[in-house]
Amino acid sequence: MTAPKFYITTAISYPNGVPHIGHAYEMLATDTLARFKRLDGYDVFFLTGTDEHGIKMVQTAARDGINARELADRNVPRFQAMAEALNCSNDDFIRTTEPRHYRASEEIWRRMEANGDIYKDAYAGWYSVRDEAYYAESETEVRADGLRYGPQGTVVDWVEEESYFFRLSAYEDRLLAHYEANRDFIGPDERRNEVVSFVKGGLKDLSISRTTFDWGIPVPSDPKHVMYVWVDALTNYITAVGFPDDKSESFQRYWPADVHVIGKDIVRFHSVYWPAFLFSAGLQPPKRVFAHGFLFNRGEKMSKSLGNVIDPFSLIEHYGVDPVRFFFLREVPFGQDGNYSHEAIINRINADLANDLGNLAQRSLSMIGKNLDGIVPQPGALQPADEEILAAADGLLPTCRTAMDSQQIHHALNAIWGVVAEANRYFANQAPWQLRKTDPERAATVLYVTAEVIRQIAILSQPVMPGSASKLLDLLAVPEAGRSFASLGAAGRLTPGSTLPAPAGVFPRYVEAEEAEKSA
Ligand code: ME8
Repeated sequence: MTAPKFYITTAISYPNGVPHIGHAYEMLATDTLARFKRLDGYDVFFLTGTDEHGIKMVQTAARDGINARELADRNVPRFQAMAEALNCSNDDFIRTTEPRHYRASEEIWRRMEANGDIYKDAYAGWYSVRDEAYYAESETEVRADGLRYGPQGTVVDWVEEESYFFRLSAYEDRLLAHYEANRDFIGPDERRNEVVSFVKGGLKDLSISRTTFDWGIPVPSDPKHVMYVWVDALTNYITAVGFPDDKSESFQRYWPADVHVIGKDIVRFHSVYWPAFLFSAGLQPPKRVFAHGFLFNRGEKMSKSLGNVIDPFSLIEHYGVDPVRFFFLREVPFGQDGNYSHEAIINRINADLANDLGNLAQRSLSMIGKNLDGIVPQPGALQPADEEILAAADGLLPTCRTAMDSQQIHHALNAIWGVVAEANRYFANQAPWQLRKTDPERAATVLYVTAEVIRQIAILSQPVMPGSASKLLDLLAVPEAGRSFASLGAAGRLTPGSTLPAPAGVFPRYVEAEEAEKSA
């Protein structure tokens, strides 16, 4: 039987600057969702990349005295390096300047044209370069500084030029019917409601080409026009799976995407324009669009004492990649805005990782090491307390699945760390260090049960903290083949008699530089 497929994407980033923490956040969260599905037996295709056309790129490059292609070539490697530094498991990295993407964009244009949805006219209206978005005048406002701003708080300019239009207005009913029939198409619900009321408010046809600059994909029938950057950008999601060859095995297998993970500022493009383009081209819309919130840096102390830790590379270097991944996903409910600060990060590292999981693993595994020669003991008859904690660990998978299938990553982590807390209580109540003297057999059972619970927590932590979780599984001598979700629960219980390596700390405490100096 072939594995079911799961196609997941991030937005593709504008390489008009170096990557920031928002880019890192989206990537690490999407990677976690991708890894979860892989471990759960899916054939996953995980795509990320860069969105290299558009006026924003042209303007930023001009300020630096270079052209847009040079700007892209300079910054794209930083995005690729960030994916690597974050330990992302993306299967492809698409650049919209690649020939394969030109072919796909030309073809989707031709199909929309063949369907009668493209016509030439003149555009006169507001445009935000920062958002690369057209706005109706009613969505804009003039502020005290005399400038006009769009709904995302960016400046808009008046634009007048010959342009091709897409008959977006013709898709109003079909889009509304699609939202109604597919309640999960847009998440979270708040974003869905925004989109529904936007579309109900009436859709205007969309300007989809520009003539005042040439940094873009030429319109096939009229190359003095370049495509509006969002037409080509959205098309990346089908380019990467083989479009225009829509009969290809890869396209047939992976399209439609299971989820596009994006930030809340670009929901309209993904859940209004994109499905309309696809309907027009005779292709299926993605199954779901999920918008995460925005991150804000509230910790003044962080930037003062540590320099620019907003830079994802310095964050990773300073705290370690797994703690950074864990922090954002545990701290910020996925879908809502969030804050980060040095204090909040070290609190999570020291409380959840070093104390709760790290100490439990360290204490129980050291006891197996010292008292049982590092050999996983044969458990005796289980008592209700043992059965209870095992049942809690065995019950995690369905809870995590439900959470991850709706991108509620924090719910999954909440459930896992609930069991970590329970396991700590169990360990403290059973006190195997005392039992060792009075009832060694019972002590061995408690150590077995604790190690077994840690095994399951480690397996389930792999999507969030791939490196640390695999170290923990090494300490439990769990073979590579026993690390997928198929080995969770009773199916994969720790093997009594197996020999464990010498225990080592996996989750070090974060010690402030000043404290470290004092104690040195
Ligand atoms: O929007 N916190 O690119 P982009 C969280 N090229 N997420 C943030 C963020 C923040 N502070 N700032 C940005 C684009 N993001 C287009 C996408 S997709 C076909 C084209 C998120 O580089 C943002 O919401 O401006 C988006 O999902 C992603 O980072 C890339 O943003």
